[in-house]
Amino acid sequence: QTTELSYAERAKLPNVHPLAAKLLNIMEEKSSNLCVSLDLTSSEELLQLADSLGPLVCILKTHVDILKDYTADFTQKLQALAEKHNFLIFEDRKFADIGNTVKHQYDGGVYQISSWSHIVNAHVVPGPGVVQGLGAIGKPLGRGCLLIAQMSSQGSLATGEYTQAALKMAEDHSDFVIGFICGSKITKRPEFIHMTPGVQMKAGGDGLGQQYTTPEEVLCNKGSDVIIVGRGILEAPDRRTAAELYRKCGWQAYTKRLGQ
Ligand code: 6AU
Repeated sequence: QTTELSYAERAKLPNVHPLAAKLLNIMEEKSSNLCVSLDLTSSEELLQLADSLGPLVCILKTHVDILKDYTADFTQKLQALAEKHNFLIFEDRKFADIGNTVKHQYDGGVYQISSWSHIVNAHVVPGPGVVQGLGAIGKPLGRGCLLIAQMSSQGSLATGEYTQAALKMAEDHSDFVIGFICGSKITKRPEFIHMTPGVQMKAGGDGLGQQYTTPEEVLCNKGSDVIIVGRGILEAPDRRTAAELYRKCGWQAYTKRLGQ
C-alpha cells in the first residue's frame, strides 16, 4: 500500500509555501491537476477560452509575449477570471539571466509580470542569482517560482547533474521556489510541486522536438503532480470537451496513484 499524501494533506504541511498550499487546495476543491497552456496570439480568444475552461483547471498558463494585441487591460481581465473561476495564473517566461536583469524583466517592461502572474518559471543555468533576483521582486508579493529541472524536448541538456543542481537550488530557496518543471518526480519532499509539459492523450511528437507522454503515465508512473496541456486541448474540435477529458483522466490517474 502507498504512504503517499493527498494534495489536501500536502497543503497542510508545516513547511509548505503559502502559494503551493493555495494551489494544492484548489486542485483538491476542483478535482483538477490540469494546467492549460493557452498558447494563443489573440487576447480576445485567450480571454474567452479562459472563461470557458476556467472551471476545469487549477492553473492557466500564458506566453504573454506571443500576443499580437497585448494591452494592460488583458491582464486585468485575466486576473478577474482567475478570481471568478479560482485558478492561478502562470506566465511561462522562462527567465534565464543574471539576477539584476531578471529583476527588471519580472517587474518592469511592457508586461509587468510580477503584478499579475502568481507563478513564473526560471532556468537554473545562471546559478542561484536568477532565483535571488526574481525572489527580490516576487517574495514580498507572495509569488512563487518553478525551476526548470528537466525539459520535454528531444535532446534536452537538462538531465542528470543539472537536474540535481536544480533540486538543490530549490531546497536552498524554498521561501520562493514552489516546485519544478520536470518529466518525472525528482524529490520526495512533498512540499514541492512537480509540473509536467509535453502531455497528450497519445504519445508522440510535434516535428519540432516536442515529445508527448499521456496523463496516466505522467501522474501515475512518473509521479508528477500537474499536467500541462496546450495543443492537446487547443487543436481539439471542441476545446471544452477536450479539457474536461484531460481533467478527468488526470484526476483518475492521481486517485489511482493514491491507491483509492
Ligand atoms: O502541449 P503543447 O506542446 O502544445 O505545449 C506545451 C507548453 C508550451 C511550452 O512552452 C511549455 O509547455 N513547456 C515547458 C514549460 C511549461 O516550461 C517546458 C518544457 O520542457 N516543455 C514545454 O513544452 O507552452
